[in-house]
Amino acid sequence: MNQQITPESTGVEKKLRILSGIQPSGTPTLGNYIGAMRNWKLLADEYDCLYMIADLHSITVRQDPSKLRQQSIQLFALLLAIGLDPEKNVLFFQSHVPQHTQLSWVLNCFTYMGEMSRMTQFKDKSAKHSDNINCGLFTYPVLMASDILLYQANLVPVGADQTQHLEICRDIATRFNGIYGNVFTVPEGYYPKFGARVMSLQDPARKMSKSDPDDCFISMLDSADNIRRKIKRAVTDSDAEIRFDPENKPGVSNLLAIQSALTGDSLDSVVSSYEGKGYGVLKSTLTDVIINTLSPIQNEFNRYMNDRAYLENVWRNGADHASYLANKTLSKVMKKVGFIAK
Ligand code: ATP
Ligand code: LTN
Repeated sequence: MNQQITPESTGVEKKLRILSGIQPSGTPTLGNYIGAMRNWKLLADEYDCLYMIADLHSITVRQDPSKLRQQSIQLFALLLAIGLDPEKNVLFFQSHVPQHTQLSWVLNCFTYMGEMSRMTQFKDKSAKHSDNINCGLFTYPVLMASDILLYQANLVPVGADQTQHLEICRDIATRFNGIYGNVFTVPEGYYPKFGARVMSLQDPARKMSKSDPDDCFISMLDSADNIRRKIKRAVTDSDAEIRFDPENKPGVSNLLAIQSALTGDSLDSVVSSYEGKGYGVLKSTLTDVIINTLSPIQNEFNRYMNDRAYLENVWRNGADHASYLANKTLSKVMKKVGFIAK
């Protein structure tokens, strides 16, 4: 990870603040886990962290309400299951904190159509959902900027697919500060060195995504049998050599990268462990690595899902805490743009 910014390196006592989010648009995948969620856990002690379920963002694509509810609760339980301690981290639902949408309106007025239309996620999702190219999908990055800027976050741990959104957030903050003085902290992206872009098992030219067909991804809640089946069917190639070569061997390289990210072993050592061996061995070893990673998380997940009262208590406290922090920034913004105080 790019760790040039640390609380120590700034010489200040106060911990730096982190904010990140994940959409409840499906069950999180191994890509979400490697690219984002597990880093959230690693950062929890060193930073002042807020992690949210980006439910407002998820309706930029049509969602079934009962599925959305179920996925949202499951995702919240998964945040706890990966080890995020609600005493140390603020865990909340974006829709419980109305300041996100309030700031988003203001920032929409400081963002240009041209900037939004260049976003690759907008282009990808418009192509995927050509029957529903809505205004929310277009201004998605402005809401994301609001999420981040409301909390004066210094760092935003995300996968590499979010780089463009982070850049636009920085541009909006800088533009606003340029007009009104120092209102927002300009945040930095925080990307993992390995696994920032886990690819689809069926089409390794595209990122693994939880809203794609089931065979394309490993979900964090997949059973051992499902994991075995999906890895067995993962696309490789017709030459049998195991080497890391994303351009010519994207499927095999993706499997090697996943193993390296999950075990912490370097890519070189993963590759050399397969010398003289075939794709069958690679796939069965990787299957075991994935199952060993996910099964303890799944056990914890089941425990939290059986305690709804506890979950509710955590998300209510999270919303109160987040709202308190968000209000400070929002009031300042309202005043700066010239709205009358109540
Ligand atoms: P959707 O397919 O519904 O758009 P998604 O799977 O892309 O969702 P998000 O909720 O948009 O997931 O992203 C949550 C976090 O996971 C983000 O930080 C994102 O960068 C990261 N992430 C998503 N997919 C991958 C991937 N394939 N590899 C690494 N990181 C990823
Ligand atoms: N767009 C993000 C999810 C997200 C997010 C955020 C991430 C919504 N708001 C704020 C970091 C900070 C994505 O990962 N696809």
